[in-house]
Amino acid sequence: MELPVLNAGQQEASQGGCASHSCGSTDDQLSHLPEHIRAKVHNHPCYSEQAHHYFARMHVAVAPACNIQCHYCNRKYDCSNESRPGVVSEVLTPEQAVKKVMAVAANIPQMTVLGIAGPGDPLANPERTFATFRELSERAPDIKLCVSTNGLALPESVEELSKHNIDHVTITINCVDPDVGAKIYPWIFWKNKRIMGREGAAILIEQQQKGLAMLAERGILVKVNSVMIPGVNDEHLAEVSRVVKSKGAFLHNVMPLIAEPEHGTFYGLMGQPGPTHEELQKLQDACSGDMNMMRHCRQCRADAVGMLGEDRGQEFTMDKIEDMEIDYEAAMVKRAEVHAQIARELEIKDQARAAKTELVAIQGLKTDQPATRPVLMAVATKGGGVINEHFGHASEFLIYEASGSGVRFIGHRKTVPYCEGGDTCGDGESALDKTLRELAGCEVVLCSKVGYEPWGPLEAAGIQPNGEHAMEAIEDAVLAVYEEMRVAGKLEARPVVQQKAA
Ligand code: CLF
Ligand code: SF4
Repeated sequence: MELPVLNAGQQEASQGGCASHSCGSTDDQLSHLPEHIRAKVHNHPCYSEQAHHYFARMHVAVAPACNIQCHYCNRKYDCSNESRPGVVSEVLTPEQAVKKVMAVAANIPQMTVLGIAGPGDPLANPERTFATFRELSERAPDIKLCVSTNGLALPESVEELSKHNIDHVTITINCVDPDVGAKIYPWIFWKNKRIMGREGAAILIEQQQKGLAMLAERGILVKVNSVMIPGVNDEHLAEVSRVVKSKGAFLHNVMPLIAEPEHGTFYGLMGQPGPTHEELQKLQDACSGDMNMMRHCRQCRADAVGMLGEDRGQEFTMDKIEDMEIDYEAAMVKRAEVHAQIARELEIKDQARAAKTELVAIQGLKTDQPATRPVLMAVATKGGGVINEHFGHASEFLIYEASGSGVRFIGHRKTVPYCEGGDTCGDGESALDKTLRELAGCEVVLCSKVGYEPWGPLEAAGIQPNGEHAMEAIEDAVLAVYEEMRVAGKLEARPVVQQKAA
């Protein structure tokens, strides 16, 4: 079947139109950005925390080869329950990839970004990667094109990247010091030779930094991903953050190492631990002084499809796509409608937030409330920025911190849905026990509903279940609960240290 091309009218609606973002989106994370940058990120679920509640991404796995080896990667391992970078179920040709993107665009109208992120390195497979981008930039100009690379082949690819309307490039930079690099990269493949250890790491670092500066010069947004490896680069990543910011990176995403023996990776087999939630947050906070930090990354598979917290890849395998009968014209009309609806919702939300900020500013002048301690709350959501997931169906919880200065998103914690987990999750631990462990440190869990059974164990673990804010906007609900806690005297004030002049 001849694939369609999205027309200009659809493009405008798909980009959210003037109503939503050119007139002043107040996504807190983005409000300080110039308008032309906000236009690039407002519907990119990775580059905007707000956008990830509304918009979806997909990856096409067209790039099987890699030109380096990382100690945390083993692309041979595949499992449909597995979710980590480098893992895919089927490698596609560029033609298959284009077909898949058009089918997903027709079925998931929220999908706004196509990324190529593996399973190897996209720029180590330039023909396949650029053939896919070339075709899609013509057929689906309303879809943002995104690429994620280790950076080794980046400088020689920048010219080609800038030709294809690719506004978003992620470089995984785990170090700027070759001695640290030698502990992460056993080898790189460079100019037809395998180069080992420190020497290879030094070349990789130089290429990454050069590529980053070249992209920044051309106005292409660069996100830097770093894998936090305790004892290897954890103390080094604040320096990485500072360096990449100075070279023009837009966003820094510090992700936890995933290393299990069954993955067959060097780190997995060596028992290298990943960071705890607290260690990760502490490092992200330490980096955030200098840098916009991404905290909502889900460490997607290289063939992921859907909202960031979900993976609908199994609905879009090539054999299923071949059997689909798609009315592309109707689907594209639906796509435009959905995007316009999201734009309206965001505009209403922006206006409500602006009004509330004004009210708080006025009240703040009149009241002199004592300082209150921060509280972590877990939220069950299916997207849309509202509390709309049953406790027992949640496979992940978003974590927010409420404090006297407002609400901030901290990250997410994955679990096994309580209602589907059976007695155990395979490792002897019950689904509820796993959730309780993952929610450690949280004092409230907000969900659309919570059953009688988990209520007691949650309370016993010091986590108050709360189903009273179903379908409310997440941040409003978190603030409301925080206020209830304050009124109930549950937020004992921290001692205020008076600074005296020397
Ligand atoms: Fe994919 Fe990466 Fe583009 Fe996003 S993912 S290529 S920037 S469209 Fe996003 Fe997935 Fe994290 Fe990557 S959540 S792993 S940061
Ligand atoms: Fe694996 Fe990516 Fe590292 Fe290559 S760059 S070894 S694909 S994680």
